[in-house]
Amino acid sequence: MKIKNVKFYKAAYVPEDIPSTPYNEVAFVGRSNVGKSSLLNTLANNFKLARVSSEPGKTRSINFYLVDGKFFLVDLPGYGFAKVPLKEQRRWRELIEGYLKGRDRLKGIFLLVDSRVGPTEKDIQMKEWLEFYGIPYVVVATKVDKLKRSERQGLEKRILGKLGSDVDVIPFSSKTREGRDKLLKKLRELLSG
Ligand SMILES: Nc1nc2c(ncn2[C@@H]2O[C@H](COP(=O)(O)OP(=O)(O)O)[C@@H](O)[C@H]2O)c(=O)[nH]1
Ligand SMILES: [Mg+2]
Repeated sequence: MKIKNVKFYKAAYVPEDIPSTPYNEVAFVGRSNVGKSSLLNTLANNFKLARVSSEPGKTRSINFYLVDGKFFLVDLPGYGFAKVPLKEQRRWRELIEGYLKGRDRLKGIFLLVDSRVGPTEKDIQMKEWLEFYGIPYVVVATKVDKLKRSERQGLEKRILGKLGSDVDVIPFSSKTREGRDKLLKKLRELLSG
């Protein structure tokens, strides 16, 4: 799959804002700062597309990006950032869950996990949630450029062991672009599934 043109389409801050569209879509989830926006920019070859922030907890909306007029990539607000007030965290949760539950155009999820940190409690919850709702997902291990060679050994196994699942893990770096082709391949599979 080639990606040529990615355009920002809409930001949804409340469930009512979520657009109903004729396009299939694949979404990214993961904790704040895990590298969701960077991944989107890497796929799109456009570093101005989604705002990358060193300050976690910035994306408060579900952001829809239209790819080559054919499908959506969806950037969900990051979860699990403690400094965000509880009330705001609850609002995000409701927004994300409402989206994931009622979206028949959603063909799959990339669950992003920081390869240095491994799956957190919240990631495990999210994975259980996706399995409960029968949403296909793959795990993307982000920021692998930061790992030492020894840390790279057995990365996939370690992540899956903690998650307690048996799905594909794609090691990824938006810095070196490692894993981009694998992601695109997976994306095509999910969209056609
Ligand atoms: N070294 C490295 N840093 C990354 C990578 N991806 C993201 N970052 C950095 O991690 C921080 C959070 O990235 P961002 O994409 O905004 O994460 P988001 O909150 O999940 O959207 C930023 O400072 C990025 O520059 C990566 O693959 N390698
Ligand atoms: Mg972001």
